[in-house]
Amino acid sequence: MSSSPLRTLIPQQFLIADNEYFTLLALLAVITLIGIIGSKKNSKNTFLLTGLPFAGKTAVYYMINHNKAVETVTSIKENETDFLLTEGKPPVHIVDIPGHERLRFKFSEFMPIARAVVFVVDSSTVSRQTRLLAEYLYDILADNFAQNEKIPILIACNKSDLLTAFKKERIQSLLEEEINKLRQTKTAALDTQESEGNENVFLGFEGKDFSFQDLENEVEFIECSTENKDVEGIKDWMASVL
Ligand SMILES: Nc1nc2c(ncn2[C@@H]2O[C@H](COP(=O)(O)OP(=O)(O)O)[C@@H](O)[C@H]2O)c(=O)[nH]1
Ligand SMILES: [Mg+2]
Repeated sequence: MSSSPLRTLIPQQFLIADNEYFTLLALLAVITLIGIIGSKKNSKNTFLLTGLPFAGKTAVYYMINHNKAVETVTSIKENETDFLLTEGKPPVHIVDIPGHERLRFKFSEFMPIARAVVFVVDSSTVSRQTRLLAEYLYDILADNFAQNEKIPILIACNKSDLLTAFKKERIQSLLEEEINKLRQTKTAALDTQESEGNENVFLGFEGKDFSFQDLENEVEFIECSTENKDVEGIKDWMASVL
């Protein structure tokens, strides 16, 4: 054993061989690294509000952080804010992403920092918008970050106050049927080499009809209404995935 100045200060019974120091150091480095990676992952506190135009994203955005209804206008830029979700816990960040077709893909810019996604649906127009909804949802679910980090997704079936609103179970099965069809089209495109980007991600199990349950992401459906100030379900879910 070499006698470094440090070693002369350490009592004899605590001295260990050099290779054991290396093992200890390597172990410490690994533990620190795991700690850093772990804390980074857990420190993600951004929630993305997505959905088609007119779903009620901006209404939900204001209702959950100010508990108030506001006159909303069609947004071309995202709204962002920090707010206190749970008393005594650090604030969370929320981004309201415009749903216009040309701006919709903005969600992917925010995906790397996303803790979870809240996909707002207008429950009263689902039957007319099933295809568009399924396409947007497909893009979110097939996103690299959504896949690799198994980002949880809440489907907030908004406008439940309206008589024409579908129940969440009906919305879920309509979306599953439509994503199933979309998946067939995309697989066919893949076979003829026409696809690009995330389209080569297959959602669910091959040879089985599409079901949200088959995804590794947690996908939950709830009903809500900003009109009735009923957004507690969204807040509770957000707190549960933090
Ligand atoms: N009846 C009803 N209307 C709603 C509800 N939430 C939003 N709206 C209305 O739906 C329209 C679109 O809302 P907005 O938040 O701008 O949708 P965004 O385009 O998704 O941001 C507005 O006229 C809102 O007043 C709701 O829970 N019930
Ligand atoms: Mg809006």
